[in-house]
Amino acid sequence: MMKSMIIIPTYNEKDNIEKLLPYIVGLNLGLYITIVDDNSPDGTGDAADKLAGIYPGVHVIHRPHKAGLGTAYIEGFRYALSENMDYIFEMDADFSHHPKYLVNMLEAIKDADLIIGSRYYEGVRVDGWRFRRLLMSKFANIFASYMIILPVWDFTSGFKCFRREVLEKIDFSRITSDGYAFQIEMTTHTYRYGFTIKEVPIIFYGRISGDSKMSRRIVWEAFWTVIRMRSPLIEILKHFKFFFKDYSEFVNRK
Ligand SMILES: Nc1nc2c(ncn2[C@@H]2O[C@H](COP(=O)(O)OP(=O)(O)OP(=O)(O)O)[C@@H](O)[C@H]2O)c(=O)[nH]1
Ligand SMILES: [Mg+2]
Repeated sequence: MMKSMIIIPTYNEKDNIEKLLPYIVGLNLGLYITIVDDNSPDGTGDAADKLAGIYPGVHVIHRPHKAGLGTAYIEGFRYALSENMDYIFEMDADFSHHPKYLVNMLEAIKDADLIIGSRYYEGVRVDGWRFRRLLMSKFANIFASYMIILPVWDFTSGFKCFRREVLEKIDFSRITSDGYAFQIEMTTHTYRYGFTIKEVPIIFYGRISGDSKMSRRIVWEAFWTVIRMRSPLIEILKHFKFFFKDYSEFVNRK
């Protein structure tokens, strides 16, 4: 029997986790859950401790202050590996990532190394976002897939399932970013180590309750991360070899 753990980073998500945890437990998938809370002022940490007292398999990591999503995940990953988990999920606390998709993702991870719960695979499935935000997210993902040359539609998705081997391979000390950039880094490292990535379509629901932690800084961080992770020139040339080949055939015919 494979062991799976969901890592949920939280900052001011008290109401959300009080609904989310019972929902996940109710799915009866035998999933372990680890919440990484950054001493949320709204008391998410205490609420999480109470839930851990009620539901077996729930663990809470308390950090002294808000230190960013990236380091929260890394701490959660280290814990999951130390607990001998086979499959490790990333998931937001705010119901943007509906737990009903955990079933599909658990099924799909059986023949892939990373599953991405994807908003943009074969279409666009985002509910409740202002058009400007959707446009920015979609554009960022197109930009990332062209610059990094990686056939993935949703780079910035924070709904993922990793096989433990992937997390064992990735050197966390090389991962420096926080926001969407953290997701871009994780996806790119996974791909470059030769692991297989599969996207499972999900409908993404924009946050209904609680406050957003999105900021201009997070968007810029993502932009510079794509520039930093871009494929080297040789990869770009390989990418265009079909174009050159066709062109030379065209020239030779004449
Ligand atoms: N532990 C921890 N969790 C965080 C931090 N920043 C964000 N989170 C959590 O990470 C998840 C994703 O953050 P969100 O604020 O939903 O970011 P988003 O989905 O880009 O934006 P909105 O949903 O519009 O707010 C949520 O569960 C947050 O509570 C942080 O610094 N530390
Ligand atoms: Mg969110």
